[in-house]
Amino acid sequence: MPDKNKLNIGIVCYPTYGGSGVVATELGLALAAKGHSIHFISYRQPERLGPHYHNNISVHEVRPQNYPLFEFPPYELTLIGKMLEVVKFEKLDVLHVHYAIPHAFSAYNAKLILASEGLKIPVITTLHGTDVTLVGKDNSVAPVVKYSMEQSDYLTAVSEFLKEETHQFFGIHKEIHVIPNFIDFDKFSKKQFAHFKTSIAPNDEKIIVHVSNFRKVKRVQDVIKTFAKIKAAMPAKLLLVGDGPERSKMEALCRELNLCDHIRFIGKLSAVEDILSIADLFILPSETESFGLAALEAMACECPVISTNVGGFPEINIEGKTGYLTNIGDVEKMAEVSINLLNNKELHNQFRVNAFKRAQEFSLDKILPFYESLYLKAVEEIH
Ligand code: GMT
Repeated sequence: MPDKNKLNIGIVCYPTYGGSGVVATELGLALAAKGHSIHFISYRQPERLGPHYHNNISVHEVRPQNYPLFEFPPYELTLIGKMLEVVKFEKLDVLHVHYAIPHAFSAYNAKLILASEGLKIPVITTLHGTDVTLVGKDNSVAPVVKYSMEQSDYLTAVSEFLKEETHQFFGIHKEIHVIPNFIDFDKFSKKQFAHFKTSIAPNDEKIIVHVSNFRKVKRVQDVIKTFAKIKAAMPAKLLLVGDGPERSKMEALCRELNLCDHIRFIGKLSAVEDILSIADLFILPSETESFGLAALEAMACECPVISTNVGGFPEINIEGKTGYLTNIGDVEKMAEVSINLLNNKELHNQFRVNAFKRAQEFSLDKILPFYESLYLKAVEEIH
């Protein structure tokens, strides 16, 4: 049996700047800091790892072959190959894959191939959101996603909502362990950035922030329309952090509404906590959101949240305490509650305190043991 305090853990994830990539990277960093050896397997170095060397962490890049025949290079196969290599030569104890597509499928196949060579490796799959609620539901992949989830040794989901949605849509009977996303408070605590705030809002304007990957599902247009109403009621600035397919349209909408002087598109930013530290209000009006880590990160920086009342939002954002939850697309309501809150200093301060306290319930030290005990269970069962 491996030493339970020094497991060799393979973390398979997307390297991207948001969502599951961030959770997987922060998890790996925290595990490495506790003495475990972490091997990230991804098509690029995960963004959140940053430029510095980390003890106990290595990155293994997956580079699919190009060949004139391939219009679509076979990523899943190369990923399986990389998993085999890393499991064997780095002597992994467990493979933890984030986002089911295609990671759960590749991990299951790697497990089968390794078993044919007499090697055992448990696979844990963490479902994050669109792998179930959007992409995974497509007929072209749904049976494969269902099968690979069922074959994982353990299945976790980041919210009760996602667990229910997975059971309902895929009709799987396998137990799903809910392990919510978490905050590393060493990173996400409000910084004292008075000078920075003054440079962005020299006339003491209220600062509204939105962070996302600018996909349709995020409904960034609702942020801008809500902001237009807030701006009509008080001096305010809107900071939009992130980038993605909807960005050009959103820039056009700002021009159309004649708001360009009051809205800044910052683009992708690794240290989102810098912006969240000067925020008065965070708006995330998504059509669906399995958890809403971006909202929780805002709350960790003492910023109240206006979200929709869908998906996992009600599990983190408490109506009338840490923010407000509105119907999808109800820009009138979003603006009304925002203006009321921003106009009431005492209430706003109370919401700031509540948001911070709520976020503390999701602190890294509370959540990490759930993953560690699952790894141990999986490792013990296979030996
Ligand atoms: O949709 C995204 O923003 C990315 C996506 C992912 O899996 O990469 O994010 C999902 O996972 C996050 C981390 O668990 C959750 O906080 C997001 O709510 C979830 N996104 C959606 O459900 C739309």
